[in-house]
Amino acid sequence: MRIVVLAGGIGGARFLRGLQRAAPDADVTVIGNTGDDIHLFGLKVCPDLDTVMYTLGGGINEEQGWGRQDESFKVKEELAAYGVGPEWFGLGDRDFATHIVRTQMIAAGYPLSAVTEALCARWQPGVRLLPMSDDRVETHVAVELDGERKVIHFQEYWVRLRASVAAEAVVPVGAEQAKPAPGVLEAVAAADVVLFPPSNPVVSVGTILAVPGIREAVAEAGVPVVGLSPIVGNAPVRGMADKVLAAVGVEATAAAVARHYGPGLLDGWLVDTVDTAAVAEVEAAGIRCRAVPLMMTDLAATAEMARQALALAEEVR
Ligand code: GDP
Ligand code: FO1
Ligand code: CA
Repeated sequence: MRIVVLAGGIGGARFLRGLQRAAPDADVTVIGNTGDDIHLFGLKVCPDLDTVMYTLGGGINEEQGWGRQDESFKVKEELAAYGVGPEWFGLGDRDFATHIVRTQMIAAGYPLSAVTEALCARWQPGVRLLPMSDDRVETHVAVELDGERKVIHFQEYWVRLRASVAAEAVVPVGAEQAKPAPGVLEAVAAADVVLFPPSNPVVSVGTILAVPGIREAVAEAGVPVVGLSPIVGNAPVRGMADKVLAAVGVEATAAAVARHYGPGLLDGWLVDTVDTAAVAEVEAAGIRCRAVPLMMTDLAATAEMARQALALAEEVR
C-alpha cells in the first residue's frame, strides 16, 4: 500500500513511527513542511524535515522532540562570546553538522529535495522524505509588540516569544510562487491513501497545502484522505496551534479543524474520545468521523491510532 503523509515536526514524526509499526510493509512518502525553515549564521535550518529524519532515524532528543540526542552547545557558546546571535535559538553541535552539509550542498547547486535525500542516506528513516517544495517558503507571523504591529519569523514567534502574544496573521511567504518539489505531485497521484497526522493545521499541514498544486492534487487524487485531530479537549496537546488557528479565524476544537479542512479535501477525521461529542458535528459537515484514543503516549498507542486511520480510510473508500 502506498501512503502519503503531509507532516510537520513533532506531531508528524511521532505519528509516522506509529504508522511504520502499524503498516510495516507500506510504502510511505512524507511531504514535509518547510515553512518553519530559517537561515541562521549563514546556514539553512529545516526544523520539520530534521525532526522527521532524526525521529525515524533514531537520532532525536526524545524528551524534547526536536534536535539531536546527546547534544552539546559549544558552537553556540562560542558564537555568543563573539556577541553573535540570536541566542534564543538553540542550535546544538551535532545538529550544526546537518545544517552545514545542507547549506554546502545548496551552495553547490543541489535542490533541497536532493539534499534531503542525501541526508536521509545516513539516517535511513524508512520513508521517502520530500520537502513540500525546493523553493524558499518562510512562515511569518504578524503580532503587536510594544504597541507596534510587526511581522516576525515563525521561529521568533514560537521560540523567542513562546506564542505569548496573539498571532494576528500567519503568512507563508513565498508559498504562492513555490512549486511542489519533484516527486510530490507524483506521490499524491499514486497514493492509495493520504493521511494528515496530528500536525499543526495552520503552520504545518496548512503551509504544505498552500503550495499551489498540492491541495488540488490531494483533493483530486480520488483516494481516501483521513486526518487525526491535533486538538484534544479543545486545546492543542502541545505547541501553539490555538494561537495560529485564531489567526485564521478557526476555533481550537477538533470539529472546527475538520470543517476548516472541509469535506472537499477530507473524507475521514479521527477525534479523541474526550471529544466524542464532536463526531456528530463533523459528520453533519460531510466528513466521516470516529472517536478513538489520540494521545501518542507510547509506540503501541500511536500504532493503534495509525491502524484506526487506515481502517477509517477503508470505510470511506
Ligand atoms: P511541530 O512542527 O513540531 O509543531 O509538529 P507538528 O505540526 O507535526 O505537530 C504539532 C501538533 O501535534 C500540535 O498541534 C499538537 O497538538 C499535536 N500533538 C502533539 N502530540 C500529540 C498527541 O499525542 N496526540 C495528538 N492528537 N496530537 C498531538
Ligand atoms: N524549539 C525551541 O523551543 N527552542 C529552540 O531553541 C529550538 C531550536 C531548534 C533547532 C533546530 C531544530 O530543528 C528545531 C529547533 N526547535 C527549537 C524546534 C522548532 O522551533 C519548532 O518546534 C518547530 O519549528 C515547530 O514546528
Ligand atoms: Ca513545524
